[in-house]
Amino acid sequence: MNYHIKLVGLIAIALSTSIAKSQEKIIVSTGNPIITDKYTADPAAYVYKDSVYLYTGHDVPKAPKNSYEMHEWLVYSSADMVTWKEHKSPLDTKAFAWAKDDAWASQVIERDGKFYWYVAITHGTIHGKSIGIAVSDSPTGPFKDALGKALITNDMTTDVKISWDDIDPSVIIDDDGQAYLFWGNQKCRYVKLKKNMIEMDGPIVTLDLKEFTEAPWIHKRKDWYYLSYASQFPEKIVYAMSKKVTGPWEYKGILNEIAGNSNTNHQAIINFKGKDYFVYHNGAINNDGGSYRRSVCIDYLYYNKDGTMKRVLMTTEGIKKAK
Ligand code: FUB
Repeated sequence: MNYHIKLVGLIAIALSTSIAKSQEKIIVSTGNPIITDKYTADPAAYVYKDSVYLYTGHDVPKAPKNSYEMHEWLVYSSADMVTWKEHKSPLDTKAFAWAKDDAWASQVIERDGKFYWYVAITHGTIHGKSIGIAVSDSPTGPFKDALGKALITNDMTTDVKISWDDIDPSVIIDDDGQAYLFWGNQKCRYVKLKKNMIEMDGPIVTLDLKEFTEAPWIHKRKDWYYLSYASQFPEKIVYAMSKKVTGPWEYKGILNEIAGNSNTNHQAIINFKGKDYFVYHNGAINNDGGSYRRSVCIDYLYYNKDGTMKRVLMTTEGIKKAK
């Protein structure tokens, strides 16, 4: 890319970043990555009524070459998964008075008309990453701290010695109404949540998953539970299946190969208007996209008759309008 084009691209990114703070906008995606004016990462998608809500982290354009710089989360909504409305960022790290910074991976789920946003964030006084919860009456916010403190802190999981093992929350409400929070790096854990969605309702359980790195995503289809996660490094997405949300989990192999030039590979899996989708990130926009300047992509996901998932085909063209 010549210098002039690169400069224009960087100016556009810088401008759109500042403009987006103050206004909503419509994005018509022309393929993957679906958003090209901002670096978006760690997608979590949620189907509510007739729309998909896409929650992402935001890699800043000037992120250092070998570390994350993320201060806010973003939200987009769509009725067809091609035309997206970018909403004003409804949540940043300052919403959590007890936290320091780092808007890492997150997931939103609705219960009884309230939307709970579970986020990974660096704790202000307890060394390491932690999991906090924000709540809102609307999927697009405004969100506020639901608990006034972290739900999970690094000192609750001392068998893993790194400071970033309490990250990447994923939540499910089982058919009997019991909610579970999954999370982890190096070791995957889960804990039952009370009906209020902001308190633990039992002990933290550690799972034994083959080559687990991070990014668990829990979902259910028909009578199977699926636990997909990032494995090894650079990361591939692999998955396990079970007849119960608590396991035992049977390893089923690779779901998505290394996502191009991003060493992380963080997924969300949804069904919308009759089709299944795999939402992930790579580093494919601009000359400087990569592991710390990532971009969300969406491709189709297909299940086999026996419930196993076919390996995802990552494409440039992406998906067509959902009808
Ligand atoms: O975005 C920061 C971290 O990178 C996430 O928490 C991980 O899943 C990886 O994508």
